[in-house]
Amino acid sequence: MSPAPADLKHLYYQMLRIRRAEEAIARRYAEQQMRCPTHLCIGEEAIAVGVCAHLTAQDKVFSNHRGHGHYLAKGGDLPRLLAELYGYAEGCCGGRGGSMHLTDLEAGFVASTPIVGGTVPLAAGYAWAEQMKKSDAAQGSASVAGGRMPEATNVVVIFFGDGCFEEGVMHETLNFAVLKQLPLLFICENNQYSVMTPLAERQPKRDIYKIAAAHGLNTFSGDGNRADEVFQLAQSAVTNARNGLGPQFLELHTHRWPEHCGPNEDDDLGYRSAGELAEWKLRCPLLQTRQMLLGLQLSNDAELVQMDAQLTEEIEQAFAWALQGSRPTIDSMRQHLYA
Ligand SMILES: Cc1ncc(C[n+]2csc(CCOP(=O)(O)OP(=O)(O)O)c2C)c(N)n1
Ligand SMILES: [Mg+2]
Repeated sequence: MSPAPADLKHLYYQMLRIRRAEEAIARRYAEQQMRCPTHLCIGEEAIAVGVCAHLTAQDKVFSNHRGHGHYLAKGGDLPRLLAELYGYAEGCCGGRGGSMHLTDLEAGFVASTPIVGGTVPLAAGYAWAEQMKKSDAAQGSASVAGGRMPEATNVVVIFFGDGCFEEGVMHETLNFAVLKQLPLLFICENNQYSVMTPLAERQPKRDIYKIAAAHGLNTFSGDGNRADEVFQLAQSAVTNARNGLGPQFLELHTHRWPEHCGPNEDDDLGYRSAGELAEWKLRCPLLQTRQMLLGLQLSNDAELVQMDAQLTEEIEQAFAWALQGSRPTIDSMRQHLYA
C-alpha cells in the first residue's frame, strides 16, 4: 500500500532530520573535536526511514559503519549520538565507540560495528532468539486451557551495503536464515560503491537480489531514493517476516553524496564517472518526497520551512547538550570487558 498522507509527511520529517543532523556533523567536524572516522549517509536517507517506519520498539535493528541514519530512524537518542562522536562518557556507547559503534537498546537499535559484515550473523543470532522465544511462548500458552495465541513475532533488520554482499559471512548467514526461517530482514543499500571501487569492477553484471533469491528467500528490489517505494516494499517484507514467512531480502538502489569517510565531497577525485553524482543529486530522496507532498497538496512551503527551522533548533540544542559532556574516566576503562 502506498503511504497514507500522514505517513508520507512522517517519512519526509524523518529524512530531513537525518539530513540536517548529518550536515551539522559535517560542519562541526572541521573543528577537530570529533576525532572518530565518520561515514555520512547523505543521499541515502529514504532507505532507513522507509524500513524503520514499519518497526515497533520491540523490533531490533543492526547496522554497519554508515549507521547514523539507521540509528535515528529507529528512534535512537540524538544528543547521545552526538556525545558519542565527541568521545564523551554521556555518549550512547559511553564514548568508547565513536560513530561506528552505536547502540540504543531502549530504542531497539542493538549495534553497529565497522567490520564490514560483522553485524550480519549477529542479527541472525538475535532473530533466532526471537523465534525461540515465540515458540516457547506458544508451547506455554498451548498447555493452558483456552490459552491465547502468542504475540506476533518481533522482527530483526540488518542494514548493509553492496560491498558487504561480497563477504562470505553474508552468504553463510543467508543460508542459515533460510534454513531456520528466521524473522530477519536483509536490507542491502546498493550505493554502487565500496569505498572508491564501483560495482562493475568488483562483480559480474547481475542483480544482487537475484543472487540472494538463489538462497531460497523472498526478495524485493526497488528505488532506494523514493521513500514511498521503500515504504511500500518494506511493508510487504516486514508483514511477511512477522507472519512466519521467514527471512526477506530488499535490494535498494541509492547513492552516497559525500566522500566514503569524512565530511567533505570528493567528486574531484574522478572515481565516479562525469555527471554521475550530479544526476543522483537530482534524484534526491528529500526533493522527490517534497515534490509529492506539495503536488498532492499534503503540505505547503510555509509548513515545510517551519519543520526545517524546528529541526535545526532541535539539532543545535542536541549539540549544546553533547558539548557539555565529560571524558570517560580511567577507572571505567576495564568495564564492559569480557576477557
Ligand atoms: C572486513 C572489512 N573489510 C574491509 C573494511 C574496510 N571498509 C570499510 S567500509 C568499506 C566499504 C563497504 O562498502 P559497502 O558495504 O558497499 O558500504 P558503503 O560504504 O558503500 O555504505 C570497506 C571495504 C572493513 N571495515 N572491514
Ligand atoms: Mg556501497
